[in-house]
Amino acid sequence: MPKRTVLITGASGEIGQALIKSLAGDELTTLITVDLKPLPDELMEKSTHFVGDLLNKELLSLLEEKYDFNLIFHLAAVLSTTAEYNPLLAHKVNTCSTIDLLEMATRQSQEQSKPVKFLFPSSIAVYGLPDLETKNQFMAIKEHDWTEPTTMYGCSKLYCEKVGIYYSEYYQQLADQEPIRLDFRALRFPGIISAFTIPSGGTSDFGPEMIHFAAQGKPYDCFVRADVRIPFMVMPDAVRSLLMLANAPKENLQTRIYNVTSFSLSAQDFKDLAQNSFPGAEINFKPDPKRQAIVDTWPADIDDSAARNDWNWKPEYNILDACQDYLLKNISKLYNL
Ligand code: AKB
Repeated sequence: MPKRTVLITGASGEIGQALIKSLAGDELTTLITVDLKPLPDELMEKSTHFVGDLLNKELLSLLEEKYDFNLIFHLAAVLSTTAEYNPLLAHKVNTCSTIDLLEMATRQSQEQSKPVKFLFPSSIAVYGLPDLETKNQFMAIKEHDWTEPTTMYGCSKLYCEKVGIYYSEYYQQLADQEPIRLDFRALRFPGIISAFTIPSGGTSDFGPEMIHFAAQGKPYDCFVRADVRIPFMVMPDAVRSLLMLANAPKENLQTRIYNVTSFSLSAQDFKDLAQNSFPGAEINFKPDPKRQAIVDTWPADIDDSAARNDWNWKPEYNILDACQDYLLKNISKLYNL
């Protein structure tokens, strides 16, 4: 097997850290990582890490000169809640850095005479259901339904999906000769729950926050109503889905954008789960009407049958396994319970 050079942006974030752990053991992979922050100590040895801003053109030029990337996981993003406080920054980080990387990957595809694979985590935030009645009526929604985002984060993810397709299928479409283009693939992730890290800046954070607070014996005020339901998956499945899509033969892919999910839970389900697992956990519902309004536009469930059909996607963890075999075991270790 030939060696490959893999770039992970947003590497110090939740998905980035988990992806590094999963790729680091592979002898055929040279791992290059970038983030505004350093990696945690235990990951320092696992990659060549650059601390810096992707919007800094000098940093990108340096990476482009130094390495020939075969696979890029572009994870860096400003998440949905933070993006609402600073939409212009979110636009720059989420879309401008993506365009710059797509341009770099295009040049490298042409230099290497083969498509660089570009894996992009999109989100259920690209959906926008107009009201609760519609949300309750359309339960598991498909990739082309209701793509009417109401957040800057959702808008930027949807735009990046579109330009990813553009760079893969239509870039230099008027040139005399068909150019070699990159190979863009995106996953629309639900809320992601990690046993090892706590999310920040997202609006699906109420689920994982509730469990981590309960495990630490800290009271938690949940910022959405008890009946709010959105889809979730645990981190090992999120990383597995990224790697599965990266490895899927191109001829099997009917689309470049795939929903993936594991289970849907309401905020009340999370409370029950947290209190059953950590008796005495103090959880109160104190909905913040504005963050609540964002989650109300996100679907209660998504249909991931395209991923199941095209590249055999299937989550390893259903809700029971997720709790027993992954979350509770590891969270208890994390907090020395
Ligand atoms: C967020 O809440 O912003 C993210 C997401 C659902 O993409 N976790």
